[in-house]
Amino acid sequence: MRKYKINLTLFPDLNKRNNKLMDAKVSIIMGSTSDLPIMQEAAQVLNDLKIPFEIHALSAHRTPQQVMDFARKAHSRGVKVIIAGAGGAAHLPGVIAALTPLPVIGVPVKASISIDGWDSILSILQMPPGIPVATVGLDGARNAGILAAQIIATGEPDVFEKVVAFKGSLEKKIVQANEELAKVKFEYKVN
Ligand code: C2R
Repeated sequence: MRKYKINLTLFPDLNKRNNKLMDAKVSIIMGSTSDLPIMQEAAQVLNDLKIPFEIHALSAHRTPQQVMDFARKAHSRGVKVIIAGAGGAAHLPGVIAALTPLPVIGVPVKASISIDGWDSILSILQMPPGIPVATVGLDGARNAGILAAQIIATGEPDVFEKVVAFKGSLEKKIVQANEELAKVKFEYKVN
């Protein structure tokens, strides 16, 4: 079984924000707190980009009524995007997508109950026509956070600027990588 390292100190600003200084634009939902080590990567991206978000545990299996209440009301609270992560028979993102007009990003989580991760991937990815869930890769919560930021950025110039800067930082990483690769010597390496 995977060893979890939960970093609950990642979000020092969260309590300050929670006193209702601002409304959440992104809602991060997970099927269980056992998904937090993965799902906190989405939270970290949003935190870095200064996008207000909330985090809740909800389960289509264990708390169906609460999922219904949450999904039906999220847009009226100002939430713009929902990120939903779950492992195993992961019905949570699809059920939320069925109940909300908001875009839903699904994160398949390789949980302790997963056979090999495909159970979660396929149950999130293979939605019937009409109820899309934008599915990222297995344990791809970081990408889910980035995608949520990009969706928010389409309507918010300051977030747009931050996303552009973030993309620029990725480019720098590859420039650096190539500088390092240039130093690698082989007899037949010609660059
Ligand atoms: P526990 O660790 O709480 O037993 O949960 C969770 O996302 C987690 O990965 C084990 C796994 O069960 C998943 N779970 C779902 C749903 N609810 C919980 N897939 C759901 O409603 O889809």
